[in-house]
Amino acid sequence: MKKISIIGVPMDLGQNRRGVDMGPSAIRYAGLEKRLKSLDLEVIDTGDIEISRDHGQIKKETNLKNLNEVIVTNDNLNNKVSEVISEGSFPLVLGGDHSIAIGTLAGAAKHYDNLGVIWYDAHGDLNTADTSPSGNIHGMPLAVSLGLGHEDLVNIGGYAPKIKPENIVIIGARSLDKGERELIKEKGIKVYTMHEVDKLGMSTVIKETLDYLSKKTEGVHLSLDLDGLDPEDCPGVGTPVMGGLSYRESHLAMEMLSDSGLITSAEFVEVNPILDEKNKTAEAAVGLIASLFGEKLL
Ligand code: HAR
Ligand code: MN
Ligand code: MN
Ligand code: MN
Repeated sequence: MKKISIIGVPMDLGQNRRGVDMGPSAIRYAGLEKRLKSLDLEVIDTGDIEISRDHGQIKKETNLKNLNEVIVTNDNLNNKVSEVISEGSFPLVLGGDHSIAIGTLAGAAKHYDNLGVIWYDAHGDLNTADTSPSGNIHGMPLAVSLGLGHEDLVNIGGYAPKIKPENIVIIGARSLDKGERELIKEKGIKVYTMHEVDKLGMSTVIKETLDYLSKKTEGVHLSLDLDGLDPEDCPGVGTPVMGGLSYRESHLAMEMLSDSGLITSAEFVEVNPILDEKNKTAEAAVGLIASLFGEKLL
């Protein structure tokens, strides 16, 4: 029986708007554990990672906000994710803002020769301190995992880089900063912006993604930022961008990923219950997670 370990990361320090630290609670409240248990899975809720509130020695040379807290928290998460994988369980990480992908990937990537990553997001999260318009670390985790950015972030887990550019697929992008666009071109990262999704349809996008990754990777991590979905379906996010992926399309994507059997770890991030409408975004997250683990309509 497949074993899943839920790991909560109530962290909101990678961006400016408070409230995303309540994301794991909102997702649990929306019935995650019960829903997964009905799928004949062994589910363990390991609780929450400890969030650092220690400013440390504030590093004056950087514009990165809450750098020390983000480093320490991601180091805790790195250890937990790695431990769960060592026990033969599937790490299901609940955010929290997207800066936590730094720790999740640090913990996961050491277990695979070539970890693939599906980055389902309105944003590229490919900024460094030099290109970031905000100093918010949640706009940087994919760059950090490629080995680009502040060295204390890049070296979390004691090794770098975690992933290779050719093993990444970004889906749903519609808000990319100048530096991110340049990096995508320079590294040849595969991106399905909303333009490609509209043109090809989600079914083709996921099929191509799986073809692209399956040949050259061992495991595949799904990093799903709820702001990848349209704010109509998922209003409870800190940085909504109109013109996004629908719940239906995303649901199909999760079902196809489930059928592929290729996904080895996952995280669902950026749920902010304060900005939500009756826990709609957390409920969407639970629906998507259930599909990822094989829930079928019939
Ligand atoms: N690209 C902008 C920045 O770096 C906005 C990032 C918003 N990020 C997220 N993560 N919600 O996807 O600040
Ligand atoms: Mn993101
Ligand atoms: Mn985003
Ligand atoms: Mn966001």
